Amino acid sequence: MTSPVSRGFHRRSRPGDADVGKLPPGQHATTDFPVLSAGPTPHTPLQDWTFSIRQAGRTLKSWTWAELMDLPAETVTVDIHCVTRWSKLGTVWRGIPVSHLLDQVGHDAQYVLAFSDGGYTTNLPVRDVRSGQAWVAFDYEGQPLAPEHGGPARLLVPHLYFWKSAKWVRGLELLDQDQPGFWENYGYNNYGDPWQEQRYAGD
Ligand SMILES: Nc1nc2c(c(=O)[nH]1)N[C@H]1C(S)=C(S)[C@@H](COP(=O)(O)O)O[C@H]1N2
Ligand SMILES: [Mo]
Repeated sequence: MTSPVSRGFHRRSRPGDADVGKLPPGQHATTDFPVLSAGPTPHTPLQDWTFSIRQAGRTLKSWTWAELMDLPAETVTVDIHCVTRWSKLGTVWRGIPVSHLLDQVGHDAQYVLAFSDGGYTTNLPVRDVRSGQAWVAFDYEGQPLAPEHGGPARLLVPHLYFWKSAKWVRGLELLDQDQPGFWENYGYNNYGDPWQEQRYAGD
């Protein structure tokens, strides 16, 4: 796969003029890719892996890895913003739009709770994952996503702080009422818009 951005873009060590306006308040640009995990890296064999959409304890639809790979994927170049204040500009991912998955399930839920191997969860309004700004991503910079960064697949929701991009994601629970996830329960903001600096509860 050919990257739409030049190597020089990735290797640049300090933000140039092109980055002005791309950094949310309180963020700085980094060229490395820090690993932030609240627990050990799970290693689920692909033959056991599924992505499920659930509601009220029922699985509405589930895809095997092979089935997911048969769906239409998109390649996207996005900026990501960690609440610990690093941002990484122009990252290239390949993934399945979450809207495509939700389209295959009839529902009227307003919220989702993403769940992952290892027990991590994070909550999002349905409109944010339907908006063409959320993917189940399995490639990063043209390579299969590394396990420490969430491989085989992670949620990618770059318009919100990066804790919303659940690594090792295994599915979405559809909810009528919002329910805080892992970091949201520890005092992080329920929504997490980096442009509004919604880092902590009350921001
Ligand atoms: N399953 C899981 N997903 C997770 C986390 C985690 O601890 N477990 N950490 C979150 C946080 S706080 C951040 S900043 C990003 C870090 O992703 P990275 O390790 O690929 O940089 O993953 C998010 N997704
Ligand atoms: Mo984070």
